[in-house]
Amino acid sequence: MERELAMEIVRVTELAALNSARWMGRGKKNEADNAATEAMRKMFDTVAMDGTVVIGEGEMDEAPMLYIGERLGTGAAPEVDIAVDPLEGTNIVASGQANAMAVVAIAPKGCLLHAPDMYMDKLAVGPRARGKVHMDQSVTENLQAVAKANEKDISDVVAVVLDRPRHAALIEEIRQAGARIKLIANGDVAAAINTAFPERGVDILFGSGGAPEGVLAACALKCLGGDIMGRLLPETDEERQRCLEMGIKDINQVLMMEDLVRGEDAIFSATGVTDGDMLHGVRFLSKTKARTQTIVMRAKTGTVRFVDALHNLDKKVGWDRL
Ligand code: VTB
Ligand code: MG
Ligand code: MG
Repeated sequence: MERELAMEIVRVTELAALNSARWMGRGKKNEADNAATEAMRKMFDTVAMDGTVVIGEGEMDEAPMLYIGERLGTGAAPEVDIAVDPLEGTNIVASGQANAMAVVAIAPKGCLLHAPDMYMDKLAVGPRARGKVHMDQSVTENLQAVAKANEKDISDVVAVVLDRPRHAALIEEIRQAGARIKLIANGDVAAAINTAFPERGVDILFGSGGAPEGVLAACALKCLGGDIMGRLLPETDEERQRCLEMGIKDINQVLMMEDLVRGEDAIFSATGVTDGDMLHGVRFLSKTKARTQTIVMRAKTGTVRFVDALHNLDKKVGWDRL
């Protein structure tokens, strides 16, 4: 993939963020999600690439989602796999809370995990703890390993976990092990990424969330030198069948970084929709000006860029004023 694609993908997440930010706090999560989705589709279709969505929210019958199998781009080379969450945190935007972002990752065709939209159990750490944790170890062993790798006492380690009833036993085990916990309402992509930035105060992500978010986090952590693994959690026979159809032979397998994102050629972009730990949200400065912040990274070089953009809305193609 040409490195210029990184800037194209920035445009995609920027437009999605701009359009969905108009729905902040309006209590309408579907509208916020649709705005992001439509914007992404529109902008993708100007990009010279032959892309296929291999993992994302929504399946074929759930239009207008960017559905799995949907083709994006002009159809010119290169052929790429796309992982997408047009709006990571629809509830966040609807309720006007922190940490929503528009997220896309691309990699050469065949390099991203092809899986249905279902739950995935995840474990993510930053570069210092790469290769030191494993889902086959207990939570306590992983906390001890990350404490050692990050040169901390276990009581200084912070585990980040989605605040869900299904995580009650996990939370209890983390407490028993003596580590601290940051419970988040939503947004485990940003949480996983934050493990790679020591100053952001989280050492390890545990627990289940969306599988698309797992692949997106894997792309980001590959660029950042961190580590992630996951296990799909199909809940019905139909979901199990869909996994098999998508080529996942052993559903219980622990999917390692290389299974989630193969090779060294992934590009990840996320633009803040609402303010978050990692990114500023969209600011509408006047009727015609808006500011966005995006993190864009390439695995090949490991370059991490924060793109601070000032948009002229009256000249912007694809911008939908509400
Ligand atoms: C997860 C998590 C996401 O939504 O998908 C969650 O990975 C949905 O899980 O970051 P629940 O069904 O438990 O709400 C997010 O928090 C936002 O998309
Ligand atoms: Mg979403
Ligand atoms: Mg999401």
